[in-house]
Amino acid sequence: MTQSKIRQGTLVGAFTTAALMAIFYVAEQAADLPFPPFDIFQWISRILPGFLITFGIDRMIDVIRALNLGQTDDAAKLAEKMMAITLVLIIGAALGAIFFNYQTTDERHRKYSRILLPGAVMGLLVGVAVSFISDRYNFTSSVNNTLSGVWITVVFIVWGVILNWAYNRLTTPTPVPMTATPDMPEKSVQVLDRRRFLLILGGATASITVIGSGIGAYLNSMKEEVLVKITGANPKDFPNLNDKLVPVPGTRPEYTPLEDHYRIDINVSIPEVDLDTWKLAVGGLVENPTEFTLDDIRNNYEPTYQYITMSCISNRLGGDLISTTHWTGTSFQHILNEVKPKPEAKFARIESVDGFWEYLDLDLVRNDERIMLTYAWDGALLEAKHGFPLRIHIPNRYGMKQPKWITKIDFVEEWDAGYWVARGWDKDALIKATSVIDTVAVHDVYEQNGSKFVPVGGMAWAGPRGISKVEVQVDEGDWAEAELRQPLSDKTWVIWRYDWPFNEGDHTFHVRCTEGDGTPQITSTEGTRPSGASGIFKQEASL
Ligand SMILES: Nc1nc2c(c(=O)[nH]1)N[C@H]1C(S)=C(S)[C@@H](COP(=O)(O)O)O[C@H]1N2
Ligand SMILES: [Mo]
Repeated sequence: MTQSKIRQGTLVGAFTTAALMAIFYVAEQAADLPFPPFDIFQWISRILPGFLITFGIDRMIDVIRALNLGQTDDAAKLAEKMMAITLVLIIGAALGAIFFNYQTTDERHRKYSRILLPGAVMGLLVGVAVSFISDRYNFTSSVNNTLSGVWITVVFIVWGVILNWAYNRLTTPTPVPMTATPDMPEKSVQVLDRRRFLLILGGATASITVIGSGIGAYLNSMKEEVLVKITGANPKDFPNLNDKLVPVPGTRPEYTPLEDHYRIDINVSIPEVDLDTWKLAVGGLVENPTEFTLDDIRNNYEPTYQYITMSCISNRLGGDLISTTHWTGTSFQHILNEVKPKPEAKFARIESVDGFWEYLDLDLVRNDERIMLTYAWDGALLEAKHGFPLRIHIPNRYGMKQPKWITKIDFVEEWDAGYWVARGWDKDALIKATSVIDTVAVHDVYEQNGSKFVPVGGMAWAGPRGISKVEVQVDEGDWAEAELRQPLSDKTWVIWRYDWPFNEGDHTFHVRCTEGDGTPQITSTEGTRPSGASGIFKQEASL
């Protein structure tokens, strides 16, 4: 009895939870209400210990690469969504099992079950708990938190009531005098009846799930983010248009199309900031605490325009978590002059909508006018996923030091670990020089002066430290210098090419680079954690 109860409870819990999520999804897409499974995932990913999160992310990237699932960031976000939904499904199934198992058959208590009270109470408790999680970890919904809480709680109460109703239906013998016959005794009729009920319930919940997901997906596909162009920025006025070096076919685009720019952050749903209420609050140890609107920042200070290559510290050698675009903002020094940090202020603590934070050394800000509060990319205000309305650029650091969706900057005396630093990553996160072969263009072989050449191409990058030399080695041969294309700026990757007079066969190509000041790149192979990947990139090709 108990076993079959648990089995039935698991089934009913899973069925009803799937339908529940579909309903949340439709409400999210139609009315901008929260989608609790993602909020729960965002909560869990913030409270789990850092090593577990990093381990999880590493294995996820392993799988994405092993199965060739496309762009790492897109595949990772999809995987996170699937994990979130699976997790909630498992919790729902477990709650169903627990509920079925602990319902008592004692007649005095059964009367409560008959009026569906235990289910309603369980739904209420779960709903309230989930509402609290959503309240803190949803950064996407525009509906006020009380209303969202009521909505979530009501839906969960309905879910609990249905669970309870299903329990009653499956455990109370239905009167079946008409159908029981000598060859079909009452007991088998009851079993058949239960099976039929489970089938009907399964069919109904599956229909809700499928139709709900369809409607949600359709509504989602109707949405389109409008890019708000800004004046003054001319991203496509590339400064190196006249450079004679033609990148080898198959080399990554020198300027990443905006839609292809990598995205990495701790959120499953993209945080949505409402400009009507958003302000940048700058305070702490300052003479003049100030709140800035986006217009203040855009209109009151000289804008700066910079082509920037940014990389995630988790980018593996040759990985796709690195991109180049055109950034517009204003120097952080302007803000410093406005708020006037007190002498004891040593760091800026930068905080974001999503609970992300980082520390920035004020001496660094004073000595580097390129540190920039950024509001536009590629000539338009930031897209939501890239940190609308405000993010920061800090040269020479990996992405993890550079918050998006900034809401608050506090000047403080003491340094502390930022979000990823607290989870075991490098506290400085300085960019490592790396070079990568994008292509050995075996289909673009050409002949010149009696020799056959294969063009080899890729990029090298050392952040704002620049690249002075790129060299290619084929098999065990000598390192030969590649040609460099003038980069978009002194902060972007450098596109290079090397035309090798080849002999037929299988070959191994290696690449290495030298920084602007002559420092050779690190050649020893290191993984991404804790300080970023390094090593000599290798590619095989048959000619
Ligand atoms: N608020 C916030 N800012 C953030 C993050 C985040 O999770 N939350 N992730 C950081 C990391 S790890 C990287 S690599 C960059 C990526 O910026 P992008 O997604 O616009 O490419 O954002 C950084 N800023
Ligand atoms: Mo990152």
